[in-house]
Amino acid sequence: MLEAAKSALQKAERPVTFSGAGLSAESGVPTFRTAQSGLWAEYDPMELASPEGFAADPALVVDWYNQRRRTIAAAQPNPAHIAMALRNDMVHITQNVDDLLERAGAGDLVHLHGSINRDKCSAGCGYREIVDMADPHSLRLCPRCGHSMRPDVVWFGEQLPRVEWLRADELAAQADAFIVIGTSAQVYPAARLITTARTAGATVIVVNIEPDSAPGIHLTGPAGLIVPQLLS
Ligand code: BJW
Repeated sequence: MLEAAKSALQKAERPVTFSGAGLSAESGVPTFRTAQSGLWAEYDPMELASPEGFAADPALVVDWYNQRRRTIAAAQPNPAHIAMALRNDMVHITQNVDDLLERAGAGDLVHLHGSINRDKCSAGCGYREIVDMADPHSLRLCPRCGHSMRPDVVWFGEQLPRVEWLRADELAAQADAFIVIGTSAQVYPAARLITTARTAGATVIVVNIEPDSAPGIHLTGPAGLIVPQLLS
């Protein structure tokens, strides 16, 4: 399977990667659907990552993001991030809100679900700020309009950023190899990119620790091991 995938990639002129939380798992960043531990075990990430969750208890949601920010600040890119960053012939579409691909040196990167290292005004006045990931502020007010600040990420029920979504959709439609790394592909519209690429004729290569029965070439195993072999 690895040889078949490498051979498809060698012929590809427009290879694209599409990644999810499994890419950063070996850096010590828990996946979205990993059971939470410690103080956060009783909370459901699907509820925390929503406008409704923020409206109900904004300080709690910001504390949850701050705990994740500290984890990401302490994490390092793993061999999969580094192998991807070395392929400057590829565009990388990611659902991840962490900055590990940037820190690995990836150039052309599309963040579909925003970035956890920024805050924005929750009322939409447009004010944004870079966050100190190692020592983030607790809940505070927008200095421009006085409403609460929130992480600059895409929550359930919110639209994806338009420019990034349109670019990702076009990249998927034009890709001849589409490498899907460490995502459960349960969240839409991002997961639709896989169908878009497949329908347009791309070879879909899936790297995941869990086996999958969807059409494509499946490389079952940890991204940190498989991706460097695939992309070298
Ligand atoms: C490894 C590994 C290792 C582990 N190596 N692999 C159509 C159908 C059904 C529902 C919808 C639909 N269209 C829209 C919806 C609703 C909703 C949705 O999709 N719900 C589903 C849950 C059903 N979508 C939305 O609301 C989206 N907005 C939208 O559609 O706007 C239009 C609209 C507006 C108003 C009304 C209706 C429509 C927005 C979605 C935003 C998602 N945001 C999050 C949170 C970001 C901020 C944060 O991080 O807190 O994004 S949710 C979360 O899921 C996060 C992730 O980016 C995303 C994807 O998760 P991912 O990356 O796949 O992680 P996991 O944990 O699920 O999977 C990890 C995988 O890795 C697993 O497969 C493991 O096996 C694997 N793995 N270790 C390789 N070492």
